[in-house]
Amino acid sequence: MSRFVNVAAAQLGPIARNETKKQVVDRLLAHLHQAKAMGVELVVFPELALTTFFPRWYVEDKAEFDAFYEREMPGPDTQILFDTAAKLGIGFYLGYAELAMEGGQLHRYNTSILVERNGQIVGKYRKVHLPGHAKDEPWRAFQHLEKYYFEPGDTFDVWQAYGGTIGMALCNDRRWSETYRIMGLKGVEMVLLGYNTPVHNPPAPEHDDLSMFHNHLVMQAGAYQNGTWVVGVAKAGNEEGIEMIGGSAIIAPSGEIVAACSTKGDELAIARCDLDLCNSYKTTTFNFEVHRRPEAYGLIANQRGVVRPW
Ligand code: CDT
Repeated sequence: MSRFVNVAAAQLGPIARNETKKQVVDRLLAHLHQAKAMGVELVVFPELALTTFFPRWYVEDKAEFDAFYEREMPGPDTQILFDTAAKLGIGFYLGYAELAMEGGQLHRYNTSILVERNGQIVGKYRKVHLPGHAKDEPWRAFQHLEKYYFEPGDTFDVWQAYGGTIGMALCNDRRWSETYRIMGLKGVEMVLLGYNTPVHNPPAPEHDDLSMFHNHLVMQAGAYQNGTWVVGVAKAGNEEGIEMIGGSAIIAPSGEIVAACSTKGDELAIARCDLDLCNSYKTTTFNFEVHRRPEAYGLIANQRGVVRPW
């Protein structure tokens, strides 16, 4: 059997701090049109795809950065994405900063949505693993204040869409095996994942030369170990003086990269993904029902840090 979904990893080059949302949305629309011309059904955009990666700067009053967030989705700047998707019959995954009014309080999340080919939102995900730090750390060459600007989401989920079982994650989530396994246990067949990854990580400069290796290592392992497609999409290039990795890739359930971007700019990498390729892994080596031993894994869900048993 074959269940094909034509997918595009819609990498973005840098977004300048003063770029308007309209300018950015025009770049996303160009991706949608080009992808449609190449027979694509699902376009995967990066994390925080509507703005520059603002957590690199500290402001004492978070409200100063409210313009980087979306209060509604679709909203005035983004409605055209949904209208175009519906008109073209092409869907998308989009990462953005979300400002939500819940229980009379404002909450900030690093969010992604999955939109079907009819322009309807079928799923929303709020980033669980927020990297970086919660306070200004002026010793750094630049900040990574996701723990300051966002609250964490509380779960990983999957949705019935595109004729299969589709999951979402965001950037740092891709480094954690739990991300893929939770969705794997829900039968995921394709994980969509946008990222913004600076080449330089101030607390660990010794990792800088390995940033692309680590990017692919974790996504390829997550795909293979859960018998799922993984689509990882960068916002890349030199953004406001900070170099960000590219390396957007579509990864098969075998763990092999089957399509990849080769620039650090706006670029599409396209693959015809057969969701039924997952079966060969899900029913043999990674047949969870037959081979997993959850009785041996209790610590994973119950303990956060290392506790040595002596
Ligand atoms: N956006 C995001 O999650 N970036 C992180 C940077 C980690 S270094 C603080 C990542 O894991 O790629």
